[in-house]
Amino acid sequence: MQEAEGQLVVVANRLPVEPIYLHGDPDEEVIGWRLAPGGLVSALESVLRTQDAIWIGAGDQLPEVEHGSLRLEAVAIDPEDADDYYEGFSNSAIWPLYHDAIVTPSYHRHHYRAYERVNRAFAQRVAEVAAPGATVWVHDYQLQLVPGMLRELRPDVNIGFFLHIPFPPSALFAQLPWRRRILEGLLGSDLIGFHTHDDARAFVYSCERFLGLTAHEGTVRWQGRRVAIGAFPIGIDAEGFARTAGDPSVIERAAQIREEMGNPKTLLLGVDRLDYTKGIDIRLKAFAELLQDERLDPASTVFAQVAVPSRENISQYQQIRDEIELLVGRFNGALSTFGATPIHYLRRVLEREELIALYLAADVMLVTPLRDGMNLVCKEYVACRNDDTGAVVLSEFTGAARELTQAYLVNPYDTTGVSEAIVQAVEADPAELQSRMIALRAAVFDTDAKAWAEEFLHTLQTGLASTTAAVADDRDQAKLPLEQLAQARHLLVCVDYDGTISPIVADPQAARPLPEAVQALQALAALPQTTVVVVSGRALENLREVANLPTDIHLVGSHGAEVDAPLELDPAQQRLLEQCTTAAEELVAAVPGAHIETKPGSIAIHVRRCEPKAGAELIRAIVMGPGRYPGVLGRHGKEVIELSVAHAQKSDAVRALRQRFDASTVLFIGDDLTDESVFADLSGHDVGIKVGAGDSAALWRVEAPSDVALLLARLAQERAEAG
Ligand code: ADQ
Repeated sequence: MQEAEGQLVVVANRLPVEPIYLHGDPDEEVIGWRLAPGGLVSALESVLRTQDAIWIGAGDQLPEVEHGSLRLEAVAIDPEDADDYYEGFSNSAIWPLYHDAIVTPSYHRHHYRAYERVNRAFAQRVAEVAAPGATVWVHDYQLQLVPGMLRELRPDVNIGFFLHIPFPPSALFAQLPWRRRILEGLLGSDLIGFHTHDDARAFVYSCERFLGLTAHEGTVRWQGRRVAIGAFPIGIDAEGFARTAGDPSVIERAAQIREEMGNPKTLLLGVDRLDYTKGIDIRLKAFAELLQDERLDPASTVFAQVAVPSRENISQYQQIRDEIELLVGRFNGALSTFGATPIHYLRRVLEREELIALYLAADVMLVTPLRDGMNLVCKEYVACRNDDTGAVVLSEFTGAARELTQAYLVNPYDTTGVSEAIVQAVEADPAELQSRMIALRAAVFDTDAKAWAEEFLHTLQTGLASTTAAVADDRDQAKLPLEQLAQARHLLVCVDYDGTISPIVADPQAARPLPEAVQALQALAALPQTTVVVVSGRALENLREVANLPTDIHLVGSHGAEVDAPLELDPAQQRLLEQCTTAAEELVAAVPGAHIETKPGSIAIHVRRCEPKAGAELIRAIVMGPGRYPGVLGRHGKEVIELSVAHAQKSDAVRALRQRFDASTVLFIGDDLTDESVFADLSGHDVGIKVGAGDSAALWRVEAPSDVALLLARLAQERAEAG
């Protein structure tokens, strides 16, 4: 037996190894094995190296791989079951069903039975090798029954499950003849993780619908236990990709690739497993249409598509491969000239360096899946763009679209929309591309692979889901007294700007409101006895310029110091502000990435783009320095500290607005610490809603600006109907 403390057992269909061939030639014999780079391995790298860890995967023989204290264990799969388990149930029933049934799933009892037997073999192997009290992390759709089976064999271990693909809506999941067994299998876990909140919610709905469970704050009770359910969006080894992308030989190779493709003005790129979910055909059609319509020039534009052959024994995979190859041939036949071939198609696996060189070479990355749990390719591309150039056209139906909101987001079912987005990306002004890329990089580096694994394991081991991971319960929103708000005599709707109706981006000047939120606010403002105000910490002028909102929405800037009119400081305040600015400038100059924003009554020191430790130290130095000048008020926000000499609080402004419009009820929505003064000040029928994680005096909570937009739209509709 292993030591009881801290053992981690990773369970996945595959072992994290790849063959080493004689002379590095795949046609030669296998002479050994090495740890396969990428994906899960890089996410778990640090844990696997230092902790007592076992990785259990399918295999006949046990490859010898040296990797710190990691031990590999193989589960032998009965050859009679192998195809039915893998190509049958896993990839012909679950995979298509979970990807919106893009191709029709096929359900066969003998496939399911094989799946059950293989899952049992995995569970038994884990039960044999796991130390008492070990943490067992089961991965993906091939092993959904393992948690339940393992729980029966080994109730002492802590079981986590992560699904790497989407979870389908309950109306689709309903098709699965073994739907209850799958849910029960998954519920053997202590924690079930998905890439997005939508997937997590879909799972909860299916548990309610098919097992009659009720969820509360992201957990369900099952057989006397609490099962936590949450969203843990996976990341990549962003630093690793960026490092390789900075290697001079890789940079040189990127230039060479462009040259080999005839030095096009624009190089578009697609990189995928050859799978019908990835929408390779869609981007080919959109691209060909653009050339045919002469919106892109075939002489100077090249589209390179690299596709790794995948699951080639399954007929739908052969079909999509043939379809793609037919399209490439047809389009190239029609659009090529001697010396210029618009589509370069490579069906093969690329070495990591070559792939990164290709990412570096490409001006626009096309990622158009019809459905994808996350999609790592777009994150890899972004991580490689060290000079902040390049663009991503990204399908809304990927998990990544939830984080990479500054990509050119497209509906892959709308070929015209995809074409338009490609043109937009190709023709965009370099400054726009740069500000988008800075925001994309912030998102990719923020939650990297290591952070993802740590967050999941921490939640599993402590039983504490952080608020960001917990599923926001839709019923919490249902409990929101929308009806009451809809019927209020005079409703004052106040919303914060950044992080509330506008997603947080790295460059504050690039923060735009969500069009749906603007629409909803405008609809509210058009209703009688309804006043709409955006209350921001930004200077009024800046808010006006950046948000560009319709005039019937009132604006309040500088945390309430500027209500409709710019602020005027008296001479003493003016002097104090200058002193603060001089002191802060000196401190900021020493910290790369930090910058000062000047506002009419304050300065804000932003550390969002600093190395985290240096940023935290700078904030401390500001608080201890100019922050202590008499008459200066320090205000902490998200990665920002603001020093103000005009001491307005948002609550003062909301109070004044309430009086001015004789409002009977206030709805206030905000995400930042500076919004707390308002939440604390609300009373009676007022409603305060906090956006995102963190302690708050607000009684209600939503997760993201997109939820705010939805909620405001619902309110506008109900209030219009209440008339
Ligand atoms: P996949 O469906 O495999 O993963 P994706 O997330 O894009 O999709 O990962 C593909 C990986 O393969 C990337 O790391 C990419 O670099 C690599 N790759 C692709 N083409 C290649 C080529 N020609 N040569 C070399 N490498 C290539 C599943 C889910 C996703 C989810 C991941 C992780 O379907 O939604 O993001 O798991 O959870």
